Amino acid sequence: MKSVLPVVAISILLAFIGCSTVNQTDKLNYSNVVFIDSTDTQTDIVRKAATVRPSDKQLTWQKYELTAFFHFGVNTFTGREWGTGDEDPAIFNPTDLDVEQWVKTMKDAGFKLAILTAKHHDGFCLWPSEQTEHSIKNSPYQDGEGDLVREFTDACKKYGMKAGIYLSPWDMNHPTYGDSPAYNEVFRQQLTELLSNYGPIDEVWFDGANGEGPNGKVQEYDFPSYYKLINELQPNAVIAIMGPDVRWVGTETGYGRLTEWSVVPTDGTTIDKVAAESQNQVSFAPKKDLRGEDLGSREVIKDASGLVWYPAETDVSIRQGWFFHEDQEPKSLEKLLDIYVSSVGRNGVLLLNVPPDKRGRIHESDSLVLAEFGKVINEVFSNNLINGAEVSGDGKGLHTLLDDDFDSYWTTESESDTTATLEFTAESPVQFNTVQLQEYITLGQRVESFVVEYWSENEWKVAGEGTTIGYKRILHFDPIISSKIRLRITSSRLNPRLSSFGLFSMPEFKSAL
Ligand code: FUL
Repeated sequence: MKSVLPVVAISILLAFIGCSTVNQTDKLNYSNVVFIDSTDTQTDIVRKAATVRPSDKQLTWQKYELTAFFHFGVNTFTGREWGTGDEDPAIFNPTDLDVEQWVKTMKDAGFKLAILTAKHHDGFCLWPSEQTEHSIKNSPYQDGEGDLVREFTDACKKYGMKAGIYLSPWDMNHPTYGDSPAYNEVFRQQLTELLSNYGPIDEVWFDGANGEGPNGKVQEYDFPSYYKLINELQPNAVIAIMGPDVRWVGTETGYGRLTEWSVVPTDGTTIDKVAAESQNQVSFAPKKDLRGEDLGSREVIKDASGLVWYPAETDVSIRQGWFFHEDQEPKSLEKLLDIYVSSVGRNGVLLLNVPPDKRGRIHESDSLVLAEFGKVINEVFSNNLINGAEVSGDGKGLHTLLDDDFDSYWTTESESDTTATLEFTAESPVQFNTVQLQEYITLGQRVESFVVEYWSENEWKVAGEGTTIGYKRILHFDPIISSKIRLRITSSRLNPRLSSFGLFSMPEFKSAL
């Protein structure tokens, strides 16, 4: 239901990044946005694309990998997916609410950040907002004294979970909705309440779903003013979906693209405008529909006027709906593993929705599968079966591929070496069905294609192949036994840089996509 609106790029200062532990000779300029000049050749454009890097907060967010969504509100009690805005607040009455249970369940399953629907499209606020009567303060919950945003942020602090806020711009209840300046002010006030009173907020999620308000009017959102406010109040928060820092992957299935570039084109904003507004926010519009199959290949960026780091968030619900419904079941462990490989393992961050039920608890069947999921991911990916192998081949920093340190990386001898072959020889044969690769995206995304092969019956056979790697790329296939594995990088925008290489053994599951 999301639409694609202007993208706003973040911090514009051209950062000259110091180099890694390995490569001390890199003298390129890096920033999370780059402009293409009319004199730039195709080679220049590709080279520029390779220097676009995440901002610090985008990089921090990417490393969370697993993030959670809690859809909870009047819809939980009406059984709807979208409310109407004229619900009686009295229906909001969880009988056994335990927000700590929500947060602890996700934390134990390995999730690093959780987002609460503070206000969904119906306009009902889970905190006692001064901007509306359609809120928890007029519900029976704690005799109108309750504040779920408080309970949620307190629970996050207690369990070491980062907190995020979903605030729907679309508000079917508020009388000012559609009266654009007035509602924009109401919305900014709500943001101010949420971002001033509850401690650190690390993600603000603006939904693209949009429709009419109670008067049948459509609102024109003043997004730049919302972004400015967020940057003032919570500068470390990434702004997602209808925002500059994180993009919607384009589906709600949990499956990202096989080719997922975090660097995508923007429209033509001039350097002068950037300079003038560098302390605020600058509007960029993506050149293409963000739901397309290919957002960033050479073909797509070839006539861009600018390029920006805009990584994918892959959202999906553990149940069919976003809100809890008695007659729906959570997804199976196998399905969640497939989703993991197809989201985190395709250069995305997974945003998994787990809707609390009418009691105000995560249902036992959801907790059970989440606990299994967390255990499997932790056990599988903490056991790199190729650890201790001898690494040989092109480039420098070979040993860093197996050292478990994201910040040390392997790269080729010179910037113009864009292909390479690396070989891993284990002391004895290993059985694996999963390969995981990581690019050192702190300095950008570059790899365009790669092949993983294993030595068997006196020849190299293909285990799996792919295009982009990005922060994490996972390939899953039928079990293979071999003691010699090689990685061939067959194309890269500039010298490829890899932080890690691993072989793992996952439980069997059938991939849907
Ligand atoms: C959509 C909304 O319309 C759904 O209700 C849900 O909140 C989902 C995450 O985003 O656009």
